[in-house]
Amino acid sequence: MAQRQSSQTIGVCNLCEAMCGLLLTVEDGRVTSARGNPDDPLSRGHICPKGVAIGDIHADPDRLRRPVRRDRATGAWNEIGWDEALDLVAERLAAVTDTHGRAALGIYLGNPNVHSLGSMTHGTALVKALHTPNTFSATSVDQLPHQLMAHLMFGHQLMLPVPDIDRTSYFLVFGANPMASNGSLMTVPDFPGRLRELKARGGRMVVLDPRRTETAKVASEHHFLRPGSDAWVLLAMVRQLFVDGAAAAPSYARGVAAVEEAVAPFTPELAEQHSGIPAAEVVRMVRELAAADGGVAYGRIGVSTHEFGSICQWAINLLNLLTGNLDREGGAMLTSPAIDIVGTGLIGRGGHGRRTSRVRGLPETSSELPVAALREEIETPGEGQIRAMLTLSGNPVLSTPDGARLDTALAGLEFMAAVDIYINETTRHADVILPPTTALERDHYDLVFHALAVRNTSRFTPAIFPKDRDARHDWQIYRDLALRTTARRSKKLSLADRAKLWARMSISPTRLVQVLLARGESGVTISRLRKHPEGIDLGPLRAGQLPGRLQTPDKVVDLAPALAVDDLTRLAAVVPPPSDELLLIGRRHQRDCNSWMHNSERLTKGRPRHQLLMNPADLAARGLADGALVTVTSRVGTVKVDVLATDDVMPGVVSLPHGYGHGRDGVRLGVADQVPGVSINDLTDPERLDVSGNAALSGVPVTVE
Ligand SMILES: Nc1nc2c(c(=O)[nH]1)N[C@H]1C(S)=C(S)[C@@H](COP(=O)(O)OP(=O)(O)OC[C@H]3O[C@@H](n4cnc5c(=O)[nH]c(N)nc54)[C@H](O)[C@@H]3O)O[C@H]1N2
Ligand SMILES: Nc1nc2c(c(=O)[nH]1)N[C@H]1C(S)=C(S)[C@@H](COP(=O)(O)OP(=O)(O)OC[C@H]3O[C@@H](n4cnc5c(=O)[nH]c(N)nc54)[C@H](O)[C@@H]3O)O[C@H]1N2
Ligand code: SF4
Ligand SMILES: [Mo]
Repeated sequence: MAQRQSSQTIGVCNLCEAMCGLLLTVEDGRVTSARGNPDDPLSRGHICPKGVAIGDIHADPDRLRRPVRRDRATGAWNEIGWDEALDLVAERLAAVTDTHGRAALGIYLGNPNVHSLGSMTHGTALVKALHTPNTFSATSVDQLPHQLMAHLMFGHQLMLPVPDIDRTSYFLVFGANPMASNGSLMTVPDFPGRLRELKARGGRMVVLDPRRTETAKVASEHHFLRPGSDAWVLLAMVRQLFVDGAAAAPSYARGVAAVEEAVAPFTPELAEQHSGIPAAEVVRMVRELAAADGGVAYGRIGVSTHEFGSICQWAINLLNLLTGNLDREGGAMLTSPAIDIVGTGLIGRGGHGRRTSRVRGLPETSSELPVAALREEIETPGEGQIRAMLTLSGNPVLSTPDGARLDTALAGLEFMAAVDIYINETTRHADVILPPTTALERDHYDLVFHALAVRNTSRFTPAIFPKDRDARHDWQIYRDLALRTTARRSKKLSLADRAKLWARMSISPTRLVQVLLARGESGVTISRLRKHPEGIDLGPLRAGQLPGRLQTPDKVVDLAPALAVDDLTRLAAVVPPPSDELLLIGRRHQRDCNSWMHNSERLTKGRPRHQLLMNPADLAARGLADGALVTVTSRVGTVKVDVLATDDVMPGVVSLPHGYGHGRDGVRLGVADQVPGVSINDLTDPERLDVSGNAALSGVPVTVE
């Protein structure tokens, strides 16, 4: 019998923001077991089912390992060599922009970019080099309101205060389900354990959510509220602080009188009318927050993918600021990462409204346009029309509003290229797909999520598997695309700019991490990190960072940004929806990973979880039976899906998971093709937007028959 080679090694999971440390057993070039690493100072041994399945991606026979080219006549995919593939893409992108102008190229960046070191270090540089006004990303179906408010109030789009969950005594949660999502804009591995500790110290977690989620079920208190109504509740809470004389702005803030005036009309009674939460409860909750010895308000995607997402994030910042809980232990705190992506300017401060989209005139934010406008920019003829697309690890056909129509639009492009590891619902339209190595084959340092973590730690994880000789890392693909495309354009870069681009793109991500660590003040070096692959603990979050760390020019927080205050007029004009209307919301499951990983058998087996959740009273009112196949219709589209009766959703609310709806024609996704379910984004509406341009995916009016 042949000797099996087995070894234990420290790895990291990059599938969600929790960035858990792992202990991997590797046999014959495969991961045979994955456990949480108990020595990891941040994740403390935590792992979830996705982390257990991380080896499935590496071993997946469906995954692309070589570039493929689609024959437009037959639809057949054929493997081609790297040089041929890269030259072809560069040639076509250069030709399209030479003929039609820079705007003829559209770029979409998906979520896994922020989970890859190489994408973080080289992705922005590629996008800059390609120099198109038509850049889109998953940000505008996710956290754009957070970033815009951070930019306007604190001076930097990523200066996002994080709940100090390990010390808080009152955790007020709007529209987040960390028991399933493992936390977002709050890197919090082992949320269940940390919550147990919170409660053991006598602390409380209060959750406001239209669904009794996994998080709501373990909360001290849960309140149903009508989807989309959080702005009224949050503003009533801010108002109450003034009524009670409890609003105290820090010395480094201005605009407190403007806030008091702006929120005055938003009474708890109005909040009750819109949300269904009794006025007295709204008042009680904010008084508890204000009285807590370290309390924090936190809102995530349920209040971000909203028609008033920016007002919600503004009001959440105000609650923390005015109760004295910003920059305080147990409150909303700033991290002190070993690599400070904010302070070093590695990521820009952001911006808003410096130009607008061609067709609908929607403002850019941080140089990106709302992805809800992508379809019309491809389909509307005229100067500036997108004729070629480049997608970088994303699946907008399933993840952005009115995905079905985007699907059709992509089919009409002159050319499309994708950097992705799968032929999926989106990349099936590409002429060429360039597949990078996957997480276990590349070095990892988390530039983004250390900056958003509930504890200061630092960790570098070398690649587990060597890269195949004929494989490329994402940063190498980005480098080659940038250099080859700019070289083929008729308008050449100056010699100096070409040298600069070459130098920028040729430094490896790992080398860059080494340089950035040396520039920081933590004392952490790459050699120390290599000696401690479990990670180095830099201690709990530190208070007293403000106003020093503010990125506003005058080191002052603007409590009343005009964009938010002006949007109150739009909010005040909204009337509560008719009571027989159904509002559609999304959901996440612990074993789902946005729109992918549905071809991991161990993650998809078991009870189906694709159904439309509906309150029994709403089913009865329509004469529908539990388990029936129902038709769900919105302004935008119609889907047919199984219904599941549950009083976990409040009456008037239905819920579908996002990232489902595989098995469209021409897609080869292995077992994912057999996963039942439809895409919620065939129902969501690209016309429903927040002022930031973020899509209002939540609270879509639908009928069910
Ligand atoms: N209705 C509704 N829609 C939503 C949401 C919702 O809650 N409700 N959530 C939104 C949110 S928060 C997000 S972040 C977006 C996500 O939206 P997207 O980012 O557009 O989609 P993902 O499903 O994350 O798809 C990522 C793709 O990247 C590929 N991939 C995975 N790993 C790698 C890698 O290492 N390299 C490369 N090159 N490719 C890789 C996979 O093949 C996968 O197809 O969806 C949004 N859409
Ligand atoms: N298992 C798993 N984990 C993930 C992901 C995944 O796909 N699967 N995706 C990752 C990504 S990309 C992200 S951005 C994060 C997101 O992290 P979270 O924001 O924690 O994710 P969700 O579970 O979508 O939680 C949103 C909650 O908002 C509620 N909600 C909907 N509408 C409203 C509303 O109008 N008001 C209020 N108050 N609540 C509302 C929903 O019922 C839901 O419980 O999760 C990350 N983690
Ligand atoms: S919570 Fe799960 S998916 Fe997220 S990093 Fe940890 S193991 Fe990975
Ligand atoms: Mo996300």
